[in-house]
Amino acid sequence: MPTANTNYDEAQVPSYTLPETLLMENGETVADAAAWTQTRRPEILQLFQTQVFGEMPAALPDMRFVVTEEGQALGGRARRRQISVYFTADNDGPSMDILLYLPADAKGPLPVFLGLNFFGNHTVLLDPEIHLNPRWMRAEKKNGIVDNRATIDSRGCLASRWCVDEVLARGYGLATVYSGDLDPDYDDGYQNGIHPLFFKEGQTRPAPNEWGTIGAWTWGLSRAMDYLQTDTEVDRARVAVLGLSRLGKTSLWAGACDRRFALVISNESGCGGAALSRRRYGETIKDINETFPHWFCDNFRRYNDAEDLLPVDQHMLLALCAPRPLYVASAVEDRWCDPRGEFLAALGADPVYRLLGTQGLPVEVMPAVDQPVMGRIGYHIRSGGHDLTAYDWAQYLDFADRQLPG
Ligand code: GTR
Repeated sequence: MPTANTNYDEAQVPSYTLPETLLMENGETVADAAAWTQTRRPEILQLFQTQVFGEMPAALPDMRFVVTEEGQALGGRARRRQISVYFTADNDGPSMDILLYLPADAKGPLPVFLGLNFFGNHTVLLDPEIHLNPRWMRAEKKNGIVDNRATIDSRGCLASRWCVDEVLARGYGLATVYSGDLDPDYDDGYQNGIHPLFFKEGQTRPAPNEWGTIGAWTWGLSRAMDYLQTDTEVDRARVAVLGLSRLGKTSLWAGACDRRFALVISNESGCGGAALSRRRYGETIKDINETFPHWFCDNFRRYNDAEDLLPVDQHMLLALCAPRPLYVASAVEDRWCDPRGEFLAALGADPVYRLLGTQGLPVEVMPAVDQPVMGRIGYHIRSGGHDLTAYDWAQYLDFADRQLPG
């Protein structure tokens, strides 16, 4: 939420110098793809792991996938599959549920968009067969949440953000998981999500360089990917990851950490996502760490009001996705997310994309509203406010058609 200190005036953006993406810690310039892949990329990834999002553990050995339901939806146009992912040998232990829709008439392994949702899988489409998520939800009456639990009124309440029919009509599948299955979105000292599964003897919260809630959500995206790799109807080489806002920060971190994601989409991810922190426009590091102390690793608090000390900035997070296709989307009224900062981060990732032999971002100047640009990096700023809309999806589908051909 904006405060009296929030800057929305471009003239008040301080001058800053971005850390150099292509300068290695030994002072040498990255001259070729090998130096990027073997040296610079691991250096940057490690900085994000220890200073921003925290280090994440690997998958657990006893993880199991159980298909719990299959059927048809959308008057026969869609096939639905629901999968429980148990993280341990205990069926009553931590788990998450994947909802997967595939176009009914398409043949062969299909490309899939995967994204976390805010209020349960049952919110993405008015389909009575989707299991109603029984877990804790943020209290939002308009989304049918009563006493922090979903009610039947929350079925389909966020369907406008998922465009299931359009996605399937274009020949893609859609997979989603409730973020709160991994970690409910409030600061409880990391007791009720998956973190305790990984605590060492005597440990009660993650160390300052270990994952927070965004890390837990990201871990869940990789576990969903583990499942998708086993589904013979899914093209494992064509899974795109996307997310809105806090879940867009998450999709970027997932794309950076897990190179199985073939295409990465940030929909208005803002501070800690695609927006450059050094601009201090809209939400700042201090704002985000104070309002959401559980999202990032504790080390990230070092940079409250001290952005220039950060050894990275968010253009480097985007560069970690290179050379895979990357789409960054902003909305003109969403100043809190700093649209210009999101564009400049995409531009800042461009030299890495070019070094790796791709077109990168095809423009140097921020495009006009509702004028998408698409190279290996895509970008648009659309009219309207903070949301994931049919317009956004139309661009992602066009971009995926071009960048993830079958
Ligand atoms: C805001 C937060 C943003 C963004 C947003 C959302 O309150 O300050 O960083 O994540 O929530 O997730 O919708």
